[in-house]
Amino acid sequence: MNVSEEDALIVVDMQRDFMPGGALPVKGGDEIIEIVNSYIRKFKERGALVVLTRDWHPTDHISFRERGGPWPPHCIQGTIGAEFYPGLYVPEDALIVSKGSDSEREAYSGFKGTDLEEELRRRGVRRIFVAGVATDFCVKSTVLDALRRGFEVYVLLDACRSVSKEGGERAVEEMIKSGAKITSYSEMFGSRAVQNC
Ligand code: VGL
Ligand code: ZN
Repeated sequence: MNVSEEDALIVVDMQRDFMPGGALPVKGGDEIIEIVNSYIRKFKERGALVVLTRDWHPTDHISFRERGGPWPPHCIQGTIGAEFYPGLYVPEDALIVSKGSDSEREAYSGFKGTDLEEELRRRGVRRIFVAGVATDFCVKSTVLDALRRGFEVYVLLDACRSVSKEGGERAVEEMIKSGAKITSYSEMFGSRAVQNC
């Protein structure tokens, strides 16, 4: 596949709290670091924009259990748990998008309450490729929002992990039904991902 300046890679929420040992671990989240890094290198090489989203909550966020939400506190702004996972390749010119910063609003999608759409349009991006965690929450939500906004969207399933297996499968169905396409590293670049950064 011809990756160019009109493409963007969106890496969703590869933060310590979503990895094993974190506050809200996604099983196998750490296993995708290598392939996520390989995608980042390829997209950068070809002049595409690399976007990294991060969950970036205040201490009293509405999604936390003590406020009646479904989650334990996680990704609190400025804490170690909110940092990008060690070993994640964060290019200097990557666009970092923080979401969920409003105490009163949940924001699974990288588009919600952020300037992501504006930035993508300003740079002439038409296709986006999405990787990261969790397939059944923030990846899905970001993908569906991108489709609604008219972008062509590919989900990089070999570089995604879900909170639950069933949730992940349902999310994939829903994304496909909504118009997303699925691809993989070998399909895009014709070779296996290798670690050499
Ligand atoms: C997420 C649960 C709560 C995610 C964020 O990144 O998928 N999941 N906040
Ligand atoms: Zn969150």
